[in-house]
Amino acid sequence: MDVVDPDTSLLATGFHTDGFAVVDRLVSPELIDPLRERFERLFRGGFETGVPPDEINWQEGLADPTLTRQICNAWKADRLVATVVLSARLGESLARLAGWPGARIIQDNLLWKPPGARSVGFHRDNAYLAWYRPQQMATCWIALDQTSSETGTVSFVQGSHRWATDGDPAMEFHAPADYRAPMEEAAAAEGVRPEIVPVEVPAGGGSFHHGWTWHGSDVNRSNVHRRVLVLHCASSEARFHRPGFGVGNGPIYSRYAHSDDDVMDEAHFPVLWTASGHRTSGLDSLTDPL
Ligand SMILES: O=C(O)CCC(=O)C(=O)O
Repeated sequence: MDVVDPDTSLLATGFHTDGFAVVDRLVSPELIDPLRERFERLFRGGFETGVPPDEINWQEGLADPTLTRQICNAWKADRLVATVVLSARLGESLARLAGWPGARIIQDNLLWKPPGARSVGFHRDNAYLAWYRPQQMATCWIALDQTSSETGTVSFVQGSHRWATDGDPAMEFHAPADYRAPMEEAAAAEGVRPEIVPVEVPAGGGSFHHGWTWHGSDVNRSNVHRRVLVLHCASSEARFHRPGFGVGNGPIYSRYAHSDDDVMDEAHFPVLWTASGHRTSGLDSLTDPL
């Protein structure tokens, strides 16, 4: 079992030119079924470590079955999820692509779009992050099922990480009436016709994307499930930014701020890798040795 070491020098051109890069393999095939089992357990409310995730936006039997299921920071609840999203290799890849001295996890994301489930609205990740500086995120998206346009895979808008970053239109993540509308508004303001590229990969493949790249996903029109495990990182040097605490997902994550400094505590935002050799101590005890 392993997380594959992506060759970031090959991915860098796509990441910087297009705002994303697609990879055929990020995790080895033996991990896929065990991770799917963890999805089942987590969405039923089963938390292996006893610690709940930071955001539980869908639970079996309680939530709208037509929504895309979402849990954030399941690494706190499940050791196998932690094994993947706290990986030093993925942290290093994201830091190298983003040009940071290192990477810390801000959030993982478990997304599960069953047949018929509705869209995820187009958005840009950095727009939710006024609560820390530098206001930057880079993301690794790992498919646990083969993906296609039919299954409502994620789609990226080519080059949109270079569009203006001020004045984004309002964005809605879960099943908005028109999932492309805010991105199309931004494209019109930019004076461009958006080139939308779906990520079509085998299970275990995925993508890396820049925090300002517009992305979203359509309804799952197929009869197969579409599950992904997402790792969102910031620079290892990121610090809290109090004026943004009430904005985006600041109200959720600013609860971890200390009262007397702007340090992002490594207990909640662990450092996965730095070029100078730092990794938050004790991370390996949170993961599953398999
Ligand atoms: O998979 C999706 O539908 C959306 C994923 C996403 O928003 C992300 O990885 O940042």
